Amino acid sequence: MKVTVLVGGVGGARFLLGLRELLGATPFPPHPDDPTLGLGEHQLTAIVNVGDDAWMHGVRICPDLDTCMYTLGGGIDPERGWGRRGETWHAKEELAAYGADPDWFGLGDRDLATHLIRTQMLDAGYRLSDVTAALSRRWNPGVRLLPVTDDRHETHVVIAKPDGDEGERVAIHFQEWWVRHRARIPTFGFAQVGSDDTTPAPGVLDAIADADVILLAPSNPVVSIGAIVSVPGMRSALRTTKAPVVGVSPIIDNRPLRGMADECLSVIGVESSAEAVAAHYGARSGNGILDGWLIAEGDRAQVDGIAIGSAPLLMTDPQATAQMIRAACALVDVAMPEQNVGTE
Ligand code: FO1
Repeated sequence: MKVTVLVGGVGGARFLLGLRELLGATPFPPHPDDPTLGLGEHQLTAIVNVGDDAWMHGVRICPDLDTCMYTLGGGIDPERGWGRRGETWHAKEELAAYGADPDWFGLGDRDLATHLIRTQMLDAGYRLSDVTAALSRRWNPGVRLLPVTDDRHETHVVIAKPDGDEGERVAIHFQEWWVRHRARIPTFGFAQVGSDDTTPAPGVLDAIADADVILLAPSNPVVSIGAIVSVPGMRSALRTTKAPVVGVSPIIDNRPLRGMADECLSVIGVESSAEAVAAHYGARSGNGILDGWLIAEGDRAQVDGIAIGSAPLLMTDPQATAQMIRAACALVDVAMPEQNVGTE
């Protein structure tokens, strides 16, 4: 079975842990001599958001790709959900001592090595998808990690200009809004900034067209899933694939599980409810992208054209997440195995 997932950061990475638990690991990167080596009966592909990506201190940081790679590879800091376990912050402190901006971003020493390798490879002309495959040789994530695009597609945020005149607006990078301001600043919109001819990365459209099922992880509907779908060609690929598309609600009892999905949803005028997010994504039978929508027990949702079901949505461990994924797939009549039958 070929399963393709659209994912953002922390929530998306935990979702992938459950998928790997359920179906077994997919060797990634593929063996240089024989790409079919070790392929079990299931192939797992994650299409990962790149809207959070940023240049800082001269290195390219890719938070969602790194969070997925570290989480699946066992290197993540489990409390933070991002960055490396056992991290130290000497480089960050030294940069701050020089007065180097930004001083509000958590650049860890171990994490810095990843950014240095990536920056060197990008400077040498490799695409982000090549870099991700190279870094994954160390981390062996067991899921194919594809950036949704190799092009710049950063999320920037329109805010009230700090110390500006009434009505004055400025756009800042998502990271500054998220980390420095914690979204606690009057915010008026999001925009994807990058090259004019942004295209899906190699393998992304095939991973959608050839899938047996496509899952939307319970990631931030605006700055993660929304940023992925905003890449030209993605929405039409999702609407035309033969595979059913089923999403998992990131909102439980009208509140996001983590992060600031509610802040992001209110900026675009969408209520923080499972039903409102489903309506925002829309039904494929309409002009949207969903066939099914899994919501938390106790929540309710009714959207024409979308099969709604409920299940426990707390990803407390990979087994719980695996059950959630089985329930989501059942909504669109895709039977998942009871337990991990893939190659480990
Ligand atoms: N999130 C924070 O809240 N504070 C940080 O200082 C921070 C640093 C950081 C460094 C590397 C990395 O890969 C992720 C990092 N994140 C941090 C998370 C990052 O802001 C993500 O974009 C968000 O969590 C949204 O997914």
